Amino acid sequence: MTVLEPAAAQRQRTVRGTCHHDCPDSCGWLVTVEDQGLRPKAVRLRGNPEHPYSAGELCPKVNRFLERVYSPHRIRFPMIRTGAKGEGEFRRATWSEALELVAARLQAVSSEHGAEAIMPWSSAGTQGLIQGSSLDRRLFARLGATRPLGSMCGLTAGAGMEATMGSRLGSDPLDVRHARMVMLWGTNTKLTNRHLWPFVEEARAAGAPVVVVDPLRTVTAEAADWHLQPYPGTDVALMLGMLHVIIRDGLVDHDYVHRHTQGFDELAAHVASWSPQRASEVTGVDPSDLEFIAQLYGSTTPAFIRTLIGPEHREHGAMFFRTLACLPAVTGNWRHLGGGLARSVGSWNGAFVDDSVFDAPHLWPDGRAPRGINVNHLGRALTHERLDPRVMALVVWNANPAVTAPRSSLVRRGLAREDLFTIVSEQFPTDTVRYADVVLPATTQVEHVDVVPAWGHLYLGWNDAAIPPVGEAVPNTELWRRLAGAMGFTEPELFASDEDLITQALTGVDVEALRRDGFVRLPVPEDLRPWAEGGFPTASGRIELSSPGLAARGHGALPEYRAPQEGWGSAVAERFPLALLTPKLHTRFLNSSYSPLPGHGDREGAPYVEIDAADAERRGVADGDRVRVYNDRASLDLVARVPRSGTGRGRPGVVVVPFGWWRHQHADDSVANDLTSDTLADWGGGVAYYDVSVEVELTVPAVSPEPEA
Ligand SMILES: Nc1nc2c(c(=O)[nH]1)N[C@H]1C(S)=C(S)[C@@H](COP(=O)(O)OP(=O)(O)OC[C@H]3O[C@@H](n4cnc5c(=O)[nH]c(N)nc54)[C@H](O)[C@@H]3O)O[C@H]1N2
Ligand SMILES: Nc1nc2c(c(=O)[nH]1)N[C@H]1C(S)=C(S)[C@@H](COP(=O)(O)OP(=O)(O)OC[C@H]3O[C@@H](n4cnc5c(=O)[nH]c(N)nc54)[C@H](O)[C@@H]3O)O[C@H]1N2
Ligand code: SF4
Ligand SMILES: [Mo]
Repeated sequence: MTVLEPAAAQRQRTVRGTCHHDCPDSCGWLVTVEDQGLRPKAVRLRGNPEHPYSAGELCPKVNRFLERVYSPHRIRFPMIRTGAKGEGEFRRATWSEALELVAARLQAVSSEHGAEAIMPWSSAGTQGLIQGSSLDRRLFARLGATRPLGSMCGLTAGAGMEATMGSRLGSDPLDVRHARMVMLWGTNTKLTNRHLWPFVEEARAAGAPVVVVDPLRTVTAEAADWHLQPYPGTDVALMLGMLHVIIRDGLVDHDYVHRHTQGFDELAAHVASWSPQRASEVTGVDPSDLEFIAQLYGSTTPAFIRTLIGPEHREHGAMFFRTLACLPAVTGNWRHLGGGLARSVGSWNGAFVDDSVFDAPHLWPDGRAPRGINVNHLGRALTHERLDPRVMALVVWNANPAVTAPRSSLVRRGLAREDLFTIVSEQFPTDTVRYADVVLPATTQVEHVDVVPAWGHLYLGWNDAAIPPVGEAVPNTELWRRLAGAMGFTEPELFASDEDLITQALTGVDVEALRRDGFVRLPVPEDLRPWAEGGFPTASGRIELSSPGLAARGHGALPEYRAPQEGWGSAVAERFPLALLTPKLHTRFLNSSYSPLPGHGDREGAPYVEIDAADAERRGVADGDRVRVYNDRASLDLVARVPRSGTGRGRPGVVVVPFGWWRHQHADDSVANDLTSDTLADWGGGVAYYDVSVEVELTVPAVSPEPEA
């Protein structure tokens, strides 16, 4: 028997890691581990002060990450359902029992209905290179399962930009510090991308005005010099109005336009009718404000546009990004450091982190691609009776679709199907877990190894496992290896080690430095001006202000404002006159992660709907009243917040329900996404979360007056 000396028992070491969350910041962290006897324990997790971007700071969510790791609510063992679906009652099982059951059921579904009756469904619970998505692609290809297409996040923004530029590559967000004018367009930087804010402030300290364009008065809008507040989804009209002013006032960089764009004359003729007055009628932005900001943008060099994801959650989400990409082209802002357009920089990883090595079309059982279903249509896929084959088995990991997927009440109706076999790999008993037949415990970022490609900066992050898995949790990669073994598969690529997966994918990166320091900058030039000299990979080799490709696909060659079928400016507004926005508004939530944990949801107040004072008064609603927020899809029982006139987040006609709460945190077991639409975006595979119409009414009518005697 070994007797540990007290000193040895207390021995501490520091392990480098990187935050895995679906957040642009991908902060570097340091974990202090105490080798307490035989079970090392993480006793402290803090920001890595050497990280060039996050510089030692994390955020209110991840400052408490170790509480998450050691939470009494963690799922520690495999579990098998004992109660009804949705109740969340399970019994503990061994890994071998759980795996045998899963393998037997997947085999049964496959032979009875065909392997396409199996649907994998995942999001970005971790955006790590290998724990995000790697061996799963090989395993589900080998099975011949339905291929998940599209995404809840990011693809539409990229596809929109690519339609104009032939590429998704834009500016380095950090170069915002060199800008003389900053436009934060549809991004809530101070909340969702908080570590970029100091770089914005750096530009501002050197004299750059900061303009926010957002239908909501967010914390970022409040901190800006200018806030343009268009009606939701009307930005394309605002951009056309700006282009009108820029061209009218001779603020065009004709040399850049001549050398690197096509279709300028058509665009100029097209926007001639988009006077500030006309744009104002659509957007609600004062014509003189529009004119001022357009002139400022057109006459300031360099002017930087920063955008992220929010505006892609729309029926015309790709058109937003396609049109936005015309602004730096016409003004020649791509020439300058501190100019251009910064979106997700995920695409910059492409040349160095090749995740296509995880694709395995050679494993498809009949040599052809299995059917694909857009992930945003999960509710439809689970409930559609004539789908051939119907979805009979669902495998969920890295996601909580019962809360985060659009039209989530339909998703839950599908999950409640008795004949559906659902497997969920999770860390916590989410609303999705409650519907699972088999629950498998997953490790957290401090318990597994990974590499984190960031989408908000150009540093690749390394993540070492600091502690052994809690309970019987396994990394996602290990889950896929175990499942492949249980299914009797033998192809070696299904069993690749974590180490092998990482080396297979990384190319041209200094892996030694990455491991040693915990981060390494992608080997791209410091002076990153990708399009200063043109060279756009479009058919014409130029930025396509007018795009034959889009015209051929029915989207129109020129940027066009179109009202959505639902939401602001739509015909549905006759029945449901209020436009609903359900964005991320909590510093202590990361999508639906954290909301039920102590120190998070309890500090953010109860779920609510914010409604403009005039809209509230018209409905007899006062601050603190209980109201019903409803449309044809669902009805939510919420507390109304009615800010004093002029102090609210939205404008009249716009209501806000923050997203991220779980069902039991709501009064009536509903969640914000029960109201949202699963209409797909124009192209790119995203979904119109934010084009939604609702009505609001008092739940308990005022006491009726005494009948007169
Ligand atoms: N604290 C915190 N941080 C997060 C997250 C979180 O849940 N909590 N989530 C992470 C994830 S997954 C992502 S994708 C990023 C997203 O990062 P962002 O894209 O910055 O955030 P969103 O809230 O999706 O959208 C930004 C803004 O777009 C606005 N918006 C909506 N519709 C329109 C429109 O039509 N026009 C314009 N101009 N603006 C519009 C919304 O009002 C919102 O303020 O944030 C990440 N960071
Ligand atoms: N109404 C509305 N809906 C939205 C949005 C919005 O703004 N408004 N935003 C959309 C966007 S941009 C996004 S990205 C999605 C996010 O949607 P989801 O990806 O579903 O978001 P989370 O709620 O963070 O769920 C991630 C889950 O993964 C689990 N997890 C984390 N790490 C691991 C791991 O290593 N292994 C396994 N097996 N599980 C792990 C976590 O415990 C968590 O429960 O939501 C979308 N939905
Ligand atoms: S959630 Fe975002 S801000 Fe918070 S630590 Fe992780 S990467 Fe940084
Ligand atoms: Mo996202």
